[in-house]
Amino acid sequence: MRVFSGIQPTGVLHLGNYFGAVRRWVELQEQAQCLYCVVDYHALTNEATGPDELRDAWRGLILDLMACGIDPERSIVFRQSDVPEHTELCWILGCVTSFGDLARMTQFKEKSKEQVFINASLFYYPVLQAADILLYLADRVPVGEDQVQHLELSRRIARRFNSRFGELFPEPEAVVGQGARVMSFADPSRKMSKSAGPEHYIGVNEPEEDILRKVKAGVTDPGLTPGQEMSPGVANLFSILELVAPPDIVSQFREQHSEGGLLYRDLKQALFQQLMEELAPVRRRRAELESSVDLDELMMAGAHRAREIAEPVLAEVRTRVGLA
Ligand code: AQP
Repeated sequence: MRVFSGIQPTGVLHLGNYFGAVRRWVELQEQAQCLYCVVDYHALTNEATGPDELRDAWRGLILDLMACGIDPERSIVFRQSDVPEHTELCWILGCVTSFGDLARMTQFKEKSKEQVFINASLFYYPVLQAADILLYLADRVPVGEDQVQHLELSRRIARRFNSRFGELFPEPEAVVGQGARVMSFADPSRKMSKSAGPEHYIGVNEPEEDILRKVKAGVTDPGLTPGQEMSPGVANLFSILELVAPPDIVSQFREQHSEGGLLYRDLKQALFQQLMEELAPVRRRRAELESSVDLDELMMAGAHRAREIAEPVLAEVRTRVGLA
């Protein structure tokens, strides 16, 4: 089993990234060869990410990943732009990708509503993502639910390449588990994300008082009706509580909810406490790592290991399609 996953250096690591992807990445290190990539070319599609931010963001993100438990000795951790095979394969895979498929991608439709200038790379994003994965013949891709549609497209691209040029790429499967869709506390109808603004995400390393404020401000409902269906905001609080709290605490709050006696301020306080317990070791390690890691050297070594896999795969692709 080979695992690949990527994350954009577009700002802070938030609870959606942490529960939807990174916590699973850490577990998978025990079971498979893992490649974890900071996808800086993808980040360029976001016009809010300027050159200085991009230069700083990848450094912070690598430290965040290591603080969460990603071990660059065990896993291959690298930057997408350090491995030119990604963009070369992207072009070739674009030739077996349907325009209609790309036009149907929900993320493109949503993000193009948010940007004034809709760049072509935003449209092409899922082809580069397919190249990221297929270049390593990866068969498992741990992602949040928002990426499942892109993964389906990667599978279709692999199938189309294989049927035209002969079997080469495995069809990569999404690994989606608990925590795959963390919603914004301020607007539980949308996923937790950075682009909606700071009230819509909680950073793993944010000051404690800001986390408390954002949890307390989480949208709930008038409550207090026995047996009432959970509103999206309350369901979101429960689904995060389930990720961090012992089962007896969760069931105690669930019972109170179904009896109509749950005070949301108690639920939020418990969630905050359990969350801080979960994040405490990550936050402590993050502070320690700040001064002790040579990130340039680490990235060079990671790219070297990634290219050992990528180069022969791309050479085979070039032969299959007739470029070599
Ligand atoms: N809210 C979320 N719930 C669960 N998983 C999530 N992921 C992102 N948001 C959630 C997962 O995190 C991994 C890295 O994703 P990314 O690099 O695409 O991060 P992102 O989508 O840029 O994060 P944002 O904040 O959502 O950025 P914007 O606002 O630019 O769209 C992926 O596996 C993703 O599924």
